[in-house]
Amino acid sequence: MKFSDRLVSTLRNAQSVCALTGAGISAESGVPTFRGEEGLWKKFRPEELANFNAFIRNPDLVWEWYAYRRKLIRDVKPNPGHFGLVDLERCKKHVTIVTQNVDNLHRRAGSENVVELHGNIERSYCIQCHAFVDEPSPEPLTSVPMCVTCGGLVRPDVVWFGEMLPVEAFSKAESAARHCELFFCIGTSAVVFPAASLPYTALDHGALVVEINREETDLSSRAQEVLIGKAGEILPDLLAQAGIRHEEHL
Ligand code: BV8
Repeated sequence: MKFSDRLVSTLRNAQSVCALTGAGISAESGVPTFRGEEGLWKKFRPEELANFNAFIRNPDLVWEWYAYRRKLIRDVKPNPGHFGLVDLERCKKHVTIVTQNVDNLHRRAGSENVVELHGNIERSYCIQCHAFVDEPSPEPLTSVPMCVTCGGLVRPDVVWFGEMLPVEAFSKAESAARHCELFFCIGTSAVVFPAASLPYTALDHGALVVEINREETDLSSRAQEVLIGKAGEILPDLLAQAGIRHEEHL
């Protein structure tokens, strides 16, 4: 793909970069997206499962759904899209990866400065005493475990619809969006708020906003550069054209 001189020179010279990622960056690893054809939401409606009331109504159903996703995520590996952001982080002063994904793949790829806006499916905690709970057995549990300390229900450490985002995480994300010279919006339909407000914060603070997605989204009309295609193909290509060294990732 031919990239504009503006994009390549901005990427080459920028020292502060922020990347907002969504399910699309993990699609090439085999993790289903939410709204895509094979999307998770096709089979289950988010409000049915990804919210607190649904959990209280039927904790086993919601726990089983997260156990199914946890197993799926453990069986996949990060892809060149994730590794491209690791290469970027290793050659720029300030790179912040702000992810909506709960799949832990940025960390597994080697990214360090990762802000998990919606939590992490690998962590669980008791809704009563808030103690963090390691998964009791290697085999994913199909029914909700109880807290060994207080007997409370154990839930995944993810942000459900209607729940506030972790304050520290969102303020770090907002600060990165306000201070970056270059803001990537990768593999997200940009419909879930307040995460979807971040590209507009970056725009309002003078950053060059670059969208990478297989299709146009609500953001495309406002982004200065819209790169249509797979993140795992476009990112390594763009980084190479900007002279950013690619390291072998095991
Ligand atoms: C809250 C964790 C405050 C759990 C998730 C303002 C306007 C309207 C609504 C609201 C608003 N403010 C708040 C709301 C309500 C709600 C919301 O935004 N609803 C939406 C649906 C309209 N927001 C909330 O509830 C948030 N909390 O506001 O609290 C509050 C509190 C109390 C009272 C009042 C207010 C909490 C939101 C977080 C919910 N948790 N996940 C879990 O994972 O189970 S959201 C979940 O869905 C993901 O984390 C992600 O954020 C979202 C899915 O979006 P994407 O990741 O973008 O995935 P999607 O499938 O949609 O798109 C994939 C894209 O990738 C596509 O565009 C596709 O083309 C592209 N793609 C595919 N393959 C590739 C690719 N691109 C590149 N390469 C490829 N290979």
